[in-house]
Amino acid sequence: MKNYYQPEIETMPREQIRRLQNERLLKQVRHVWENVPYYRAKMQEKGLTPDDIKSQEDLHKLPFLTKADLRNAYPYGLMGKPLKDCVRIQSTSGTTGQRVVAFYTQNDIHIWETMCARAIAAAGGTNEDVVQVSYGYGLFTGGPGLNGGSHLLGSLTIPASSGNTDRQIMFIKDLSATILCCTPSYAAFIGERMREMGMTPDDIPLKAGIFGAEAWSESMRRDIEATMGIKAYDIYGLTELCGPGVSFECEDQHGMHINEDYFIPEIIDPDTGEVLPEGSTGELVFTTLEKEAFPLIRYRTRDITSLSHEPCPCGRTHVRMSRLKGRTDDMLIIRGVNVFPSQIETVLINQGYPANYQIIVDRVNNTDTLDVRVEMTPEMFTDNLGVINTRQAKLVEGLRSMLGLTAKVTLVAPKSITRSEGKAVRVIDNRKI
Ligand code: DLL
Repeated sequence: MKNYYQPEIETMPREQIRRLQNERLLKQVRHVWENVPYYRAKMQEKGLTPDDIKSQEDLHKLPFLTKADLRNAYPYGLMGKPLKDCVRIQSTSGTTGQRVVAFYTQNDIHIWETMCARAIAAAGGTNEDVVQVSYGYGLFTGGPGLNGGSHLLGSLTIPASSGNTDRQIMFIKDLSATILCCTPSYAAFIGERMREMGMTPDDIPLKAGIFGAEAWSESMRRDIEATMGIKAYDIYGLTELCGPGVSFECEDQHGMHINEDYFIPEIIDPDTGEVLPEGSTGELVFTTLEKEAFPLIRYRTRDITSLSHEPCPCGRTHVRMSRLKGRTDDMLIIRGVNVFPSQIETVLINQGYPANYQIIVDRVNNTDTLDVRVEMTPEMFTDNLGVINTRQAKLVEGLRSMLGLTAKVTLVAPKSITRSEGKAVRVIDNRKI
């Protein structure tokens, strides 16, 4: 089924998208030059004026913006509009350093919600649907963004927010929710609770889920789909750019379409800053095209992915980004070895474990330690120490061949690792470095 929110934009021919982007880019660069002294100074440092940017071919000349710039300019230094024209702020939890505070004009909110409406439509949503939004509401963008998108689409919206899992299940059932929006780890938790309550997919009317805000694997997707009897769609975004909806999956599920009428994405080598050719894996960089209050030029997300212009069977022409491969700042350096949590997760999943684990890093006698706590499924659970030891040793071996490091693995009882109602916390780094 092909379901678009704005077919004329979502399936716009490529040359037309490029023309639109060029027009908008020139306007956005001028807007920033005139209204954001911080970025103007960065351009001047490179000897650039807006006249040097004639199309996106010139984009590479412009300086990057990084998280450090956001920190330096906190809180008002990157604003493109006076506060009196702004109607909202949203913010991140600040788990990886300084909290990000983003500003929105009414028009910025409308564009953001439009992107969320496209995402819900891509998951099959229409005004016949009941959309339960179980992302957190408040400063986090997940709840407000999907809530607004669902309204634009005309769907009946349940602003459930996260938490109170039994009530979530009651709402899904009693109010006949057909689309669930939350983090993938919370979806897995809701599914687990449903199973405990003896419910099967036939007991609930859900048909789709829109899950994002954190990394999740293909096997986690399959588990959630089976438990809830739904098709699960990935959605990506970040507060700096608006929130959820920057890109989203369609029914084809081969990457997420980036809303190219609002953003120009680039992939760069995170070490050199060089723009990489299509298909390469690297750091995702965004230039906003229509943002008024918080415009960002060449913003380095730290997210690692690749882009593809391969035509998509869904008919959307906007470029697709692959499932995130990690973040440049997710990388742990343990005894000098680069380790991504996603590599550890792959080993666990390959050996049949669920994605309930915790990575604890510490430094003891000047040496880094890596402990991985892995939950067993109820079927695996046993008090036979011999069996547990064998399983642990197999995981240690799997991790050694993946990472080239020896980890300590502890298998723990089902449900002993705390579940998350928002983004899961999988890494605890206790090193005081
Ligand atoms: O997480 C916005 C969002 C809300 C996206 C709801 C999707 C759904 P932040 O809290 O600013 O914003 O975190 C942004 O989360 O740079 C990625 O590293 C990560 N992230 C977001 N979506 C995905 C995803 C929201 N689908 C940061 N897969 C981003 C993997 C994701 N990581």
